[in-house]
Amino acid sequence: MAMPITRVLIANRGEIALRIIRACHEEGLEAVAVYSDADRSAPYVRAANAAVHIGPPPAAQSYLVMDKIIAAAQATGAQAIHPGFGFLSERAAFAARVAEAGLVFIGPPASAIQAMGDKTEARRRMQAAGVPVVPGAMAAVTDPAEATRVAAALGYPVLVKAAAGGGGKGMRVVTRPDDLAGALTSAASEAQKAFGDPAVYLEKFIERPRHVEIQVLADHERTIHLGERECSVQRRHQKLLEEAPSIAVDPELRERMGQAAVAAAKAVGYRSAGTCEFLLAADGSFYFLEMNTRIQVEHPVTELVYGVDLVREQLRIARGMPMTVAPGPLSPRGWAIECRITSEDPANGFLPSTGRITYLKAPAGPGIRWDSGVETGDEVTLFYDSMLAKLIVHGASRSDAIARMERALAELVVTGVATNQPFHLRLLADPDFRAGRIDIQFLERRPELIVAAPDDELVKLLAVVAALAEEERRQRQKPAVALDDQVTSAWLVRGRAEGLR
Ligand code: MV4
Repeated sequence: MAMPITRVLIANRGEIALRIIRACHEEGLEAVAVYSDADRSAPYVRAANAAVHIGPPPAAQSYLVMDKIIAAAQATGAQAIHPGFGFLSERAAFAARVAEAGLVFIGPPASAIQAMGDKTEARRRMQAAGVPVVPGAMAAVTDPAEATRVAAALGYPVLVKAAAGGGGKGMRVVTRPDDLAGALTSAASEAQKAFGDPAVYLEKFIERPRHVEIQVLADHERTIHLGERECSVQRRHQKLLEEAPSIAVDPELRERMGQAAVAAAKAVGYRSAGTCEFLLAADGSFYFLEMNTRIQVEHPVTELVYGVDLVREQLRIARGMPMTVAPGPLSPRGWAIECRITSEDPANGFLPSTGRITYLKAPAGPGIRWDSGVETGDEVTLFYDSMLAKLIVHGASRSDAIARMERALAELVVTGVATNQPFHLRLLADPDFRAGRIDIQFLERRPELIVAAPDDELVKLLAVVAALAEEERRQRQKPAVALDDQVTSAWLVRGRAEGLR
């Protein structure tokens, strides 16, 4: 390596920027933040050793401008750039530009990002590497007559997918031949709009699968997997809750999926942390979907059950050091669940809710991790995505983790902006969720979990009263008298709310 790494620029914001800054400090590295006008006083900016202003709030004029990010690294003497997730994290051109500037990109080689970015190319390479992919075409289709032949051979239903795809854009389920030509046209035009590339192809449509992904870690010597995450609880391609392990994966399946993910990573010369997404069908068959060539939002659940700090490993690998994970068999310990806390209002069609966070009280206690980018007084705007924080719990079993998450969510207080906290409480109480009967269509079948319940506001109000009572006790340094001693947890209060109905 040209220059040893002592200082890392984090090309991101919010909770993931803070998460990475903390890992840098634990590794003895200095951290440089970048910030837009909207993030001037954000917690991650204060946590960094230095911070560089990169422009106005819109990401297109700040966090997405490669020149500004690279210039900020050079101006502050950073030798490496961690992209986090979103923004520039999966732009092969950015990874290449960083390298050309003589800096280290903390992630995979640009060639691996490139190879996994084109979905049809990735499918071909994965199939060649022996990784199971969904049956379907290996190249883009344009001619409707040819598409009709391919679809007949696959059997309906089929799925029209964008070659440049991701996130479900440019996707159409087709159940009968008559609908195929129209689906090709509309998917292609959506793909053109979303990705600037109208190419589409066909796959067999897998009905009611789970979304299970495998964490991969590769250093200069070894490529290993750290088991699966269950990500089926999603709405419109936005994950809301993730778990590790998956209730649907036993040690034998874990090893087969893990080996498939390792083969996928090796096939593209992968290094750093990455994730292979699979569809897991009800019959236990699994199919590679795509590889996310970045650290993911939900990485903490894997960290908790495998006892590994994935960002630390990324930093080590970027420095040319070996991963700390010892060779030999690994298995998950206990159960971890993550709830994404978003400023979205379930009472208002999950539309983003903006405003000032007038009060924030994070849950605490054993087995609880609160990865947040905001604090009391912060402004929530529409410039960035709506995830405020991740609440992650670890317990001995799935039911212990669920109980712990329910307790933690009941303790969480956010006022000033609406959040999806009531949704999470309803989900965790649901008998199907508790039994692990989930797949990617679960929330579509259960709209009542999404829609606000009549007592959401009452429960929240009582939780706020409980938190304020506690705050008052703490500030006065004497036992509470006014708001009796029983009002100590929102959970107790929730019981009262139920009693009131
Ligand atoms: C599929 C599928 C069913 N069958 N492919 C959605 C986004 C893209 N990453 C792949 N996606 C899917 N591909 C076949 N052949 C169902 C989905 C899908 C999905 C996958 C993962 C997580 C959430 C999803 C929600 C809807 C559809």
